[in-house]
Amino acid sequence: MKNPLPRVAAVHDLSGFGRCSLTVVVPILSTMGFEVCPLPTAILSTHTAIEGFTLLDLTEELPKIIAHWEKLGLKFDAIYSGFLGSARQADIVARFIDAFKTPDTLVVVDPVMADHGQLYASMPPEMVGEMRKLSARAQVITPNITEAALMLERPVPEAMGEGEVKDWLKALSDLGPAMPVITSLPLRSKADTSSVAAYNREDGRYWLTGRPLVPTQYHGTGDIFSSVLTGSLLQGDSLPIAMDRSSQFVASAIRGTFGYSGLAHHEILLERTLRNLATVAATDHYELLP
Ligand code: PXL
Repeated sequence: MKNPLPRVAAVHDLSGFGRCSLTVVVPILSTMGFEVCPLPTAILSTHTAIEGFTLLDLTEELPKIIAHWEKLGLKFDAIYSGFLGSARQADIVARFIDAFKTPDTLVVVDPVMADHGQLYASMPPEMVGEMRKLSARAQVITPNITEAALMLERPVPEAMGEGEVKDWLKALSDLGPAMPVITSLPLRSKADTSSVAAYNREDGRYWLTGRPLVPTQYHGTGDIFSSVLTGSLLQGDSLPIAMDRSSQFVASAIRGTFGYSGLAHHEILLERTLRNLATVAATDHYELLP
C-alpha cells in the first residue's frame, strides 16, 4: 500500500545544540508535508565546530534499527543521508539503500565531510572514499565546493568559470548520481553571490541559481539547503525549481538571523522562517547554463 504521507528515511546525526542535521532535517521535511523517520548516525552535544563537543557513534546500532524496519516491511518514498558517525557507516547505509530502494524511491546523499577547504573535526580521511562510493547509489548529491573537490581529488578552487562548473558537475555525475548539485560555488562572474549549480544527466541540462552573499558564516546551512531540496523534489518540483527554492529559503533563514547580535555560536534561527516552507515560493531566479 502507498504511504498516506510520503515517508523519508533521514540518515543524519542528532546534535543537541547548534541547529544542523536532524534538528533541521525533521522540522523542514515535516513542514513540507512528509513523515520523517530518523536513522540516527551519532549523538553529539553540538556540531563539531564547537570546541569540546561529545560524540556517541551509533555504528553498532544502525544494522539493528534497519533489521527491525525490514521486519516491519516499512516503505520509504525517499532515503536522504548526511553526516555519518564513522567511515564504516557508509557501507551500512549503502546496504540500507539497496534493501529499501524501489524504482520510485528518491535517494539523496549529502556527502557531509568538509567546508572551507577542510575536513570537519570528527572526519577520518577514509570518509572521502566512502562518501564517493555511497554517492554512486544516489540520484541526487549535494556537496559543497570543498566536498566536491575531495570527491573528485581536485584542489579547492578559489574562483571558477561557468565552463569549469559544468566540467565539475559532469565529473561528479560520472561517479554515479544523475543529478549532482554543488553549493558555495566561487563563481568568478558572480563574486557577490552564493551560487549553486546542478546538472541533470537525463536531459543534459545545467542550471545555476544563487542569492546575494551575506557577510557572515552559519553552520547547518548545507543541511537546510539539502533538506529543502529533498522536500521540493518529493513534492514534484523540477530540479531548477527545487534548487532555487532551497537557495531562496537558505537566504531567507540567513537574513532572518543576521540582524540579531550576540549569537555566540552562529546558530541559524530556523524557526523564524520555517513557516515560509508551507507556502508556494516564487522561483524566478534560476538560469540555464549555456
Ligand atoms: O552541517 C553539517 C554537520 C552535520 N552534523 C555535524 C556537524 C556538521 C558540520 O560541522 O558537525 C555533527
